[in-house]
Amino acid sequence: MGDPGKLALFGVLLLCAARDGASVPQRGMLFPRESASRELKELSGLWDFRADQSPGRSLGFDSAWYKSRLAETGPVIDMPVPASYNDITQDPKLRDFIGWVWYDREVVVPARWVADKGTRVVLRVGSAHYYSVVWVNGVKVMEHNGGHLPFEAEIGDIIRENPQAPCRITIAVNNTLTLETLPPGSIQHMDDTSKYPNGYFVQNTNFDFFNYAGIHRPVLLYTTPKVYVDDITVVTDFSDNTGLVSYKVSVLGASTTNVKVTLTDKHGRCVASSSGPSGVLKVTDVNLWWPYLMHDNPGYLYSMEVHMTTADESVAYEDIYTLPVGIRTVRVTSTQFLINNKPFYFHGVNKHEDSDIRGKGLDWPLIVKDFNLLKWLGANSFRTSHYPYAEEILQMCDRHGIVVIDECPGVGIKDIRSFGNASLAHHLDVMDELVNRDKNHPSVVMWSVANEPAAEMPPAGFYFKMLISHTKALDPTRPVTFITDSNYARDKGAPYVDVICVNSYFSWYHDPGHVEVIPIQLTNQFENWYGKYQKPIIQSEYGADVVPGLHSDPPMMFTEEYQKIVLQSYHKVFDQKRKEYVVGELIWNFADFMTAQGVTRVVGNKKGIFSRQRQPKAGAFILKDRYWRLANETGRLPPWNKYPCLL
Ligand code: GCB
Repeated sequence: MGDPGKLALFGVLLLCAARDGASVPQRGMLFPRESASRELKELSGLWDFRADQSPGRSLGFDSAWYKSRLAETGPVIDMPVPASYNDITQDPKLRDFIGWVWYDREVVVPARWVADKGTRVVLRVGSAHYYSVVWVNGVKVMEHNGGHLPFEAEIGDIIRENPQAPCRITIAVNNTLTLETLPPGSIQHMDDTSKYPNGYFVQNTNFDFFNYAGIHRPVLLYTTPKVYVDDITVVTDFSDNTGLVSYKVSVLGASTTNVKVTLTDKHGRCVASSSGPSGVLKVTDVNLWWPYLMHDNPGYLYSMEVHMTTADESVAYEDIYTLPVGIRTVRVTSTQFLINNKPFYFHGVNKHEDSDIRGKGLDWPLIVKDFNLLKWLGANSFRTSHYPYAEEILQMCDRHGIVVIDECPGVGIKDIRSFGNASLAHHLDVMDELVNRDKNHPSVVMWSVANEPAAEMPPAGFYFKMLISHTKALDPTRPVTFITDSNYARDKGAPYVDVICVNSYFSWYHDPGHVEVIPIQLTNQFENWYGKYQKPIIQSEYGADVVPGLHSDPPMMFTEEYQKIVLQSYHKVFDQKRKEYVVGELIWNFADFMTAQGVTRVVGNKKGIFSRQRQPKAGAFILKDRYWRLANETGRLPPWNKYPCLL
């Protein structure tokens, strides 16, 4: 492990050392899509990789590893991108590594992209955990603070400096968490040399998942014309059977442009069009976007093509971007959550981006398997506990009608020092980035600004007031929540949220083994919260660990039977309270997931209703029966058979 004194300097080192290149401010962050005016080049695959094992983790910066190929400055190993690096090798030092790791690869850039100065070439990283610095051919092009959201920079000028040379991309990523990161963490130095080796330190966190690190989402190059569509915002509504799509297009690179917007339906028929950078499209006989199991035709998406043209001196530019658009509304009353003015009941799950070997790396087979499991289960929703998920996952939600509570990485905020100005400023930035990225997804119906913060601490009131009002100002169309577990009477954030989301683990962390306490404690929980705030409530977490295959009757903790009886006891209370003001139930958790090692975790958290390998435990069948029954009562069963994934 490294020199503790130097380790604390990681952030400082970074900010001072890396000012030589262009730091690009975040503007629009449209998901990269091909069109007649835009091309893409995926850089997924094997990259060269080295962890900086030097005591202060600063050798890479001191020796300017970004100035040449990594393979020229030391040994490298193959590292798949996207993937967490932790579980790729047999080396425990890499699994538990804290500090800078370095990736690089050379890319062949299409000659036309280089030759045409009217083309912007953009390098985009879907996400890298946690702090990243990126160089192209040794020139720093960007840095990014935060582990779950995309960042990008234009690199055309750099590659055009030496068109013959291969384009070398170097990315350094640091997983060190501080009191001001999201999630927060801290480095603890163990100075007692009778117990620990010299210079020993550990990273402490207050959240219950493994701090996987590396380049987690795809890296790619894409092009746009020099004058281009930078951002699009849509807000949808309807009146009788007319859909309304208010849009705003922002174009960069020229002051005067022509913008034409066309909306087509699933059959490619134009249903509305408009011109100008903002306007309202009216869709007669609208097909609304409905959640899965609420309508025969869930997840209906129109395509909105934005066509921009301009004339810049002698050169004309043209850009085309097509955005999927679902037309729906979201509203909250004191007892209901309404989608398209109809009561919506969340019967869903909490997830993690987590699986064997790739850790938190984006993995298509896993994503598709998980959606098939959600549909099998009859789940209509999930919460992106405890950080923003990949955009590719939200696109699946849009298409399949799976409703999303979109959570920022504000998890484990337990130390009073994490409520200071620097933390708040970063938290506001992260909400800006998150809302900017996800604002156009019809599946996203609510923002969650944090999970189980120490909301009873004195600064929490101001902190959450600011955070929630900022989020509402960013997006007045969606409700905002934060997830609470604390005593309702002392919670300083609840007055500001639109929906109360409560996590509780009766008969697990409280009164372990005593399932008989669940009815009384859960009923009181709901009555206390509702009595105080008169806002709809979602049971945002509940559950019990199960080591798959462990059985006992009468039930004992950690067995399949115990999970079953916990779930059934909760469900009885949900069934009473959903007639009043409870608007949803999300099981903790969809699947088992990896955590830090500790005496309460048996190779990870085992509260999944599926194992980490996605095999069902007994609890999965309990939920499947319940969710299909709820769908039958509150929604619309699809006309097809009980295995929708086969159709
Ligand atoms: C919680 C947390 C979640 C944990 C879960 C548990 O309240 O929100 O991150 O994993 O409890 O299993 O302890």
